[in-house]
Amino acid sequence: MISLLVLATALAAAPVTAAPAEATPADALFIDGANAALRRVWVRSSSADWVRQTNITGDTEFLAAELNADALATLSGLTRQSLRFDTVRASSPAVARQLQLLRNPSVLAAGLPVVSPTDPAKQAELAAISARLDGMYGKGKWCGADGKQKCRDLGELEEVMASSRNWDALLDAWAGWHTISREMRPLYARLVELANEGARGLGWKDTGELWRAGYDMPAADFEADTDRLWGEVKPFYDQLHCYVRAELQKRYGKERVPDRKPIPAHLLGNMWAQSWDNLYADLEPFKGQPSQDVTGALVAQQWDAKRMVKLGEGFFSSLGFEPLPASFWERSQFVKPRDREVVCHASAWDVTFAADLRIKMCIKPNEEDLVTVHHELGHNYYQRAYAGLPILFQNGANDGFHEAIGDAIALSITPGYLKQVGLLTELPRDDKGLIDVQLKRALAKVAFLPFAKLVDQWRWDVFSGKVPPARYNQAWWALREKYQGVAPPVARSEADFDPGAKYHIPANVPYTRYFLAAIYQFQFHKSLCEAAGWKGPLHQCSIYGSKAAGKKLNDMLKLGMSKPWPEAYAVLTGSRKADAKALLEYFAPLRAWLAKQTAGRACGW
Ligand code: X8Z
Ligand code: ZN
Repeated sequence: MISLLVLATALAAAPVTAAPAEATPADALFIDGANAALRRVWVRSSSADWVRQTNITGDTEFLAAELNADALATLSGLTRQSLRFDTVRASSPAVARQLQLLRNPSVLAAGLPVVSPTDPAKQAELAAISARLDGMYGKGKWCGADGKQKCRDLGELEEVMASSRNWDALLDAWAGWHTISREMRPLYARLVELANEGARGLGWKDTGELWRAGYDMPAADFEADTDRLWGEVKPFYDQLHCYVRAELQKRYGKERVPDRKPIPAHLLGNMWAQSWDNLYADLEPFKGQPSQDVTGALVAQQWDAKRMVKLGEGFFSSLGFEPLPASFWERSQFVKPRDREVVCHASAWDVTFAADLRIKMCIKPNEEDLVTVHHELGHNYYQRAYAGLPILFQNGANDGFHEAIGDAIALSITPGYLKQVGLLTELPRDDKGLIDVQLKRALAKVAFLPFAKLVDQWRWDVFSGKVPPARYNQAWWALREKYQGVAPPVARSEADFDPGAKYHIPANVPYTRYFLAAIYQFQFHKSLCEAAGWKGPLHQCSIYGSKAAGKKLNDMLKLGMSKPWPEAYAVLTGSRKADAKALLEYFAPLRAWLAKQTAGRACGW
């Protein structure tokens, strides 16, 4: 670590004046040094993070925090030094791009999406708080109001949310999980202070602006663009909300699920009401169609975790991607270990930035996890496609791309594909069956959109100071009502810290990426289907087996972050701009059906 700082200091002292023609220009030399320095600290910090997340103890938290603090210090040192090239015309476009990326460390692959304060004590504090918060979430358990019931972890409580239809059991699981984050509040407030101090030191208004500036356009334009995308899909969401609320009224009664009011947040089949597909069996419009119960088939056929991952790998292989390396199968965590605490929240890694691919999951045999396997593998194949680039380019064109790849592939998990792999026995019979299939998908994908938008809406307001710690919870629920139309099922107060009950808040992972991905993936899917020569309706397309689609995808993946994202977008889609047209086209049959169902009803909240 010390040697790196010495290296960085030496680089800082190097003259910026014109060098002799053959000599490497100073800016290129600086970038080479930066790549080498970052590789060294990031390989260490991500190795330590892997060990911590797969075995949470005081010691692994300590080591990960130490190495993360080193990485933060190195990165913020390099960022500050890069500023001296501001006034110099870069010696090549690649160097110019890497200098630009260094200015905003939140876009880079490894470590925390924050700028660290310059004071080493504060760097250490920030890294320690981050590891602590992540550990609190990972270890969270609910042992009943008296603390004497059998303790349940998030996985067990999520099972209740997914499968129970009993108001009180749902409420107990929901409220129980939301107790685990209460103690995070002061730590989180301190994290915000420290991260903002770092961001301001580099001239950003706050960490929220730093995050919004990571999209090859001014931060304000990015914010306006996400609002535009939300505006394109909101009418569709409102229809879905209207239909689902009416169905829930039938089950729980109008007193509990009133007209024109937000839906109680514990009734939607998911701890955060972020996707509603677990309600599908209840909401299925046309009964008597062939079963779409993939979870049932996985359980009945006794699929284990490895077989689910193999199925995902097989999809990518069918597109022409090389199989995953042997080390992937040796090093990944597929199931929850019984003998230690781990971070179960799914993630995909290239620990050494050299195609050392792994996923870390606690896979259960259900459809949601089968889709998540594809999501995570999308990250891994992306990482491998750009692993040969300088480490500063080793990331998605923007973070929404990274989240969209596996999901775009999973859109090809059609009933036809599922039948082919033995997870469904019969295809939907007619237009009614099609509406069933579409509703199931919309409950996963469209229900998610407002949640994906609001998480960072909250964080941006927190980072800017508009929402102070004393109003954290109130502001969270105001946004959840405004965007999602859901309400807490029991009274909340500022003794609660409900945002902390969602992984990405304590883990400090930006969330707008999932909103972008939820839109991008349909545009990607449409372009891949075109490459595969598909001529039918978009919702029936599966690119399984298409080498042409695989090549087109890989052409974009291998760019990593080396080009501004609109260029990468155009490589795959022909367009430099995202929009929701492909999503709306995909769901056209369902939208028409929902419009009829909800006509004349009291929608909205
Ligand atoms: O966090 C994830 C992935 C890891 S990048 C499992 N997702 C978001 C979430 O769980 O909230 C995927 C969908 C949205
Ligand atoms: Zn992801």
